[in-house]
Amino acid sequence: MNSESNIKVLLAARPKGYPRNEDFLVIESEIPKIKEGELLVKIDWLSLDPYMRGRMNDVKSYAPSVEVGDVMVGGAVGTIIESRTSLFSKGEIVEGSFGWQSYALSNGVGLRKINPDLGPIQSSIGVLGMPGLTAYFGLLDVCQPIAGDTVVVSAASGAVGQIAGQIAKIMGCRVIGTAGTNEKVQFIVDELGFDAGINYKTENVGTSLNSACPDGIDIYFDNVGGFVTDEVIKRINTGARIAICGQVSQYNLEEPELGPRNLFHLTKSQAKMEGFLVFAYEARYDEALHRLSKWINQDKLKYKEDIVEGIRNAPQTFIGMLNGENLGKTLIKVS
Ligand code: NAP
Ligand code: FER
Repeated sequence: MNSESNIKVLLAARPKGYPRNEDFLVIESEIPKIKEGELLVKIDWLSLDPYMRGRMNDVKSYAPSVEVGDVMVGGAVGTIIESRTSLFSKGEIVEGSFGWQSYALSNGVGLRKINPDLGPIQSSIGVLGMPGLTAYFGLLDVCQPIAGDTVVVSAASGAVGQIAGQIAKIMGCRVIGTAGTNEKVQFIVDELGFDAGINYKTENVGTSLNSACPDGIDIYFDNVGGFVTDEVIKRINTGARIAICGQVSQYNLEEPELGPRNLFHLTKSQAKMEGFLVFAYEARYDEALHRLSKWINQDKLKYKEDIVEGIRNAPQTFIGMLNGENLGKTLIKVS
């Protein structure tokens, strides 16, 4: 392998159902040459996130789809190795939407400078980046927690869920997480301080929610949808708040499931269910990053990363993440 090439991962075909390795193509091309007004970034870390599955489809979204033959989209952080703009210098660390590749050209628009003295630079695409901000605004703004509330978080050990649950604990709530393996359940309870965890694959979710939430559920931070969500909604309290952060159980289905069919629970409980996108809160990112960093420094907020080395492993790692093989934030260490 030539270390002087740009390794890119392209969308080779639009997946049907779960993506497969054949839906991606890894190629080597020349490292791009920069022009006036541009900068060249050597990517250090790539973030793999569930939203990317949606971008592989040819459907209208908040952002355009990836075209077949194009580099897969993705947030990444890297080091500027050449700059011909006055706003950025060689050696600076920047985070941006650089895609699944080992080098990226940019005109600087939309890039965020990262101070490497403040912590590991990959935090900028994890707890101190899109997933952490999603947890922050989804939990605090959409769900409006009150101390003593019972909070359920689904996909609780993942990039967003682990932060959302811990923020709820910081706010004085009782927090129950659902996850797909016993190891994940153990992690959120033993390492992150959740009050209880439910393995939705092996337990009867309804029965386990009854014992973990004897006084009902005040807040549901939903990352998954499907039957887990149906069972939570049946148990909401008066005035409950439900944030629809994501519905990962549906992303790889060729025919989305119907439901939930029990929304009268919201009527009876005078409850609020709200979908949200993190990007709507951009004007308040600084506030959120400041508080998240403070909680990390105070040891009130932990975060687990699931690191795989090598950009060539991005397709398999992404497929694995959609199948629940990750524990924590899925990252590719590119260089
Ligand atoms: P993640 O939780 O780190 O990884 C995805 C996890 O989804 C897997 O580890 C797996 O964990 C779980 N999963 C997969 N299939 C499932 C199924 N059928 N039923 C239940 N769980 C399933 O991913 P993340 O980055 O933190 O994202 C979590 C959610 O937040 C996603 O829905 C994502 O789309 C959403 N999100 C939304 C925004 C926004 O702005 N609204 C921003 C970022 C992320 P298990 O082993 O537990 O099954
Ligand atoms: C995500 C899932 C879906 C996400 C964004 C979306 C940023 C938006 C989808 C759309 O607008 O079609 O995890 O994270």
